[in-house]
Amino acid sequence: MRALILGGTADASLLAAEVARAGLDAVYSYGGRTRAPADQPLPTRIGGFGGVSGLADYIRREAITHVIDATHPFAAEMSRNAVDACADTETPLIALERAAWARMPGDNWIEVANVGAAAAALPQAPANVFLAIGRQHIAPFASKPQHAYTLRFVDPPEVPLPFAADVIVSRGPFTFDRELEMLRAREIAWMVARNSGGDGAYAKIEAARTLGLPVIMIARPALPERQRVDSVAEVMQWLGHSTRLGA
Ligand code: 3Y8
Ligand code: NAP
Repeated sequence: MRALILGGTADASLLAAEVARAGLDAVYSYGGRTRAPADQPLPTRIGGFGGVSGLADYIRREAITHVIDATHPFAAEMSRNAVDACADTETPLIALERAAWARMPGDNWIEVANVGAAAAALPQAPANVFLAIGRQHIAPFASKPQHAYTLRFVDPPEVPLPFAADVIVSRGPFTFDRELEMLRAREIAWMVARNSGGDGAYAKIEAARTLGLPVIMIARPALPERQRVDSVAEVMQWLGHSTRLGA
């Protein structure tokens, strides 16, 4: 057995720790989006494979017998490539996918399908807006330059931004108190978020609820059907190694 973990999330790190503890033969893969990704207790590769064919070649060359897609729900291209490459190479694939956040009493959400619709959903009147959607997909907000934007990136921006904005550089996970303090200090009136699920980014949603802030919530992209679980234990069972309870 030799597993490939498509990682890059907190859940993938938890899985890597369990796989290493079980002494399984596995490789952890980052896409190479950040300058200094967290170290993993497994042999690690960084960067794209080169599309579906590149991933299929990697699977064959490295004698991978199991692929776990533990990427982020918005890492749609990677997930789609994994489905196709595993079909081409007849390699078992499972996705470790956290549940989407559900709207709770007190949440003031405007649910939209994509980042373009999120920009369209912002008001015309100038406001203080927090964009908690990273760096890669902020261009549509250049259509509403009247707002005072706060962005949050993992690394400092390397290219000029498509609109004036203040950038917080922080990789998370984030805490409720810090999120509340930041939203109040910046007098944020609107938040834009993606429905990432998981705990690592949820604190801002709770802080918005506390402050009664409207949150424009971007729905997840559609993904092809594949076996999905939402716990590390289920992945370990799938790999043929039930986790030792409490170990
Ligand atoms: C490179 C690995 C850990 C993992 C931390 C989780 C939690 C914090 C929430 C906000 C939202 C956002 C962003 C976010 C979260 C965790 C987790 C999660 C959102 C790292 C990581 C990599 C990335 C890539 C990065 C994206 C960006 C997205 C920032 C490591 C830290 C906004 C997603 O600058 C860039 O190019 C950043 C790109 C993809 C989305 C985007 O499009 O900009 N994640 N995030 C992975 C790789 O190279 O393969 O550097 O160690 C992982 C984490 N990001 O150790 O606890 O949910 O797992 N990451 C979103 O919309 O939710 C932050 O600010 O509130
Ligand atoms: P994406 O748009 O779905 O993927 C674009 C391309 O990046 C893929 O086709 C692949 O290139 C490469 N890639 C992505 N993830 C990879 C991985 N784990 N290992 C090797 N190559 C990878 O991906 P993304 O949304 O930019 O996410 C990139 C990474 O950040 C992923 O590891 C993801 O888990 C992590 N992350 C993303 C988000 C988010 O909001 N998207 C949030 C938290 C963490 P090739 O086609 O060349 O193989």
